[in-house]
Amino acid sequence: MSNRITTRRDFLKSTGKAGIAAGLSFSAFSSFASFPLVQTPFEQTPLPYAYNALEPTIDGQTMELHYSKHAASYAKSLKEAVAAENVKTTKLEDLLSQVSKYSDKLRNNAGGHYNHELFWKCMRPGNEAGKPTGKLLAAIEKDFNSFEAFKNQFGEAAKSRFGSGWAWLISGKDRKLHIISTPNQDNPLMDVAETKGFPLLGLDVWEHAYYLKYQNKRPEYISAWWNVVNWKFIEQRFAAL
Ligand code: MN3
Repeated sequence: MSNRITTRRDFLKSTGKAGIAAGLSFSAFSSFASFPLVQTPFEQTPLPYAYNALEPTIDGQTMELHYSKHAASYAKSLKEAVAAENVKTTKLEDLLSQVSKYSDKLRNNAGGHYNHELFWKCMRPGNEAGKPTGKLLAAIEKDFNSFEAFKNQFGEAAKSRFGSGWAWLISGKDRKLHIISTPNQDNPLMDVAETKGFPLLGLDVWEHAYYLKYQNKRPEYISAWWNVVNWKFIEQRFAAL
């Protein structure tokens, strides 16, 4: 653990933010906004691949509707709510950490925008199940016994989320990895989250994410999804903590 603290402080000093570092509580997850790697702009960023790049796991029509309609709408409504509610912070991660002060519109759309920006990056073309390596794999094996056990537990969280929501792999305040799920567009950075932490990997289990291809078969979507998970990206997030 001490290595990680040192890494963070050194990083903050090197970017001229030692003053912020000095005031940091180690459990203050809003501080993750200080890391360029995990800063999420309020604008929708370009999809990092073509709409049909994740076929056959996720069909092109679903991706197009998901990115250009659903996610675009969260970004647009977030901007409206930010203007209407006089939000001062320019860091989305900071806003999420104090989201209980704002309206349901802001909560839903700040979460919706953040979650989707992360979700696109958690995937990559290839349709071949990969596996984490190095420190992330070691941490998964330590906290879940094995990579297979982790996948099973994550899949259960995603399957059993009633209605719409997300399944997450997070780094918790105890610095261990945990699997959680959140309802609607909530996420573990929010002050209202039952279990808070830093999201490493997120899976959208709203029907709009899979219904055209998988209909009511959410478990099939979940098990196919491992084929497009971008473990290199998840490893980078983990290394930044
Ligand atoms: Mn979605």
